[in-house]
Amino acid sequence: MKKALLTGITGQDGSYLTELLLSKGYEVHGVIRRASTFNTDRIDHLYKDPHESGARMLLHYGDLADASGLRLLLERVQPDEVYNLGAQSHVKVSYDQAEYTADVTGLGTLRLLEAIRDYQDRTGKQVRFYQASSSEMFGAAAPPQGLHTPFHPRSPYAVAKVYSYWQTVNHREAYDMYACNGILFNHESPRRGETFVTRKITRAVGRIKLGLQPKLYLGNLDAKRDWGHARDYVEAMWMMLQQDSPRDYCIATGEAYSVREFAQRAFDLVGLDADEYIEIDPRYFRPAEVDYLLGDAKETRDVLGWTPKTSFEQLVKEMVDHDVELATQERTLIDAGHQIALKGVGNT
Ligand code: NDP
Ligand code: GDR
Repeated sequence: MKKALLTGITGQDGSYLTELLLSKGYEVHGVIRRASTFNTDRIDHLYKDPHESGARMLLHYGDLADASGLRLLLERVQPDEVYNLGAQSHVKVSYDQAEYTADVTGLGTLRLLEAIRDYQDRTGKQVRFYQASSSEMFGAAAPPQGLHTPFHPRSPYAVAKVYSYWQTVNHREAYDMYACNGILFNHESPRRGETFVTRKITRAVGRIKLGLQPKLYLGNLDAKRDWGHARDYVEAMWMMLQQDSPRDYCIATGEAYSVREFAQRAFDLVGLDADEYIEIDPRYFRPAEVDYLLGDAKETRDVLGWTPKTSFEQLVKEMVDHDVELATQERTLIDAGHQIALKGVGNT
């Protein structure tokens, strides 16, 4: 049985990748951060008590800021594949927590790569490594962006990802490691964090439809993104680690839409006019914006044989349907007299 070690298992991508790896017969080891409350909502449906037989998803405390803990995990798990999905992944937050983002999203990758290098040197066992690189690294570069586009990062987050990208390349070249960067363009799903714009929109659409929220406050509606479905994108991550030799890849749909277009489509699906509900709040503007990301994934598609399965229309519909259902449950609880917090999304 192959063993995979994932950082970021509690995130959007971690949950879909875990489902995929379990379906392929892997034993999946996930790194979780200690918190005063449980933070495993996205993977709870996959959890089995490790005391019972057949548990193949096993969780370990760890943190990308803790090198010695990562080294211990390598020894304990002895993985065949490591997927580094953990990060402070919010672009706007990275402006408020620039140093922390550099530490976790940047240096964290180096800590993990060095732990793997050391483990390989001592045991002679090869570990395959996936780095969650991002289209944010292209930043201000003109579209379409692909493997041959120079990086021009526009946030502390993107700068940290560029650092991780080159550390991954350098470990491949210097130490002959099987290490790949997957440069993934935005990918979304009903499991997307609620402070990212697509989910913020679909969550609001559900609540406005059910009379739980009057308005949706957003920032730059003109930003364009190449949005795919996370479930499709984690398949590409896995495929990258199954090839004869390591290299970097770009994963995208090749279609871009503006935030405004995403919102209009989402509101249309429930029969509402987006313009009546959206207000602009400058607090959601970023000090430097990434205006237009459109992926050129042709080379990757040819090499990997990967194509996205979910269209933009299907993605928006799946997210809206999910969040209308969530809002319906919230409405039911409120009508029954329960006090539930309709959590806001602060400055993000
Ligand atoms: P999420 O924000 O949903 O998940 C991030 C994960 O990282 C969570 O499990 C989080 O744990 C974990 N994490 C945060 N800080 C640390 C830390 N100090 N040590 C260990 N783990 C930590 O991100 P996504 O699932 O959307 O993205 C996965 C990866 O892919 C990220 O690296 C992201 O930057 C990158 N990426 C994402 C894209 C997208 O469109 N989704 C596109 C390109 C790249 P916790 O639950 O405890 O907070
Ligand atoms: P992004 O995603 O920055 O592309 O990073 P996000 O959904 O946060 O922003 C996309 C675009 O929408 C604009 N926007 C808003 N964004 C947020 N969050 N909230 C708002 O109210 C709002 N209004 C407009 C933004 O300005 C931006 O232009 C995501 C993350 O998952 C990264 O980790 C990943 O690397 C990249 O995608 C690819």
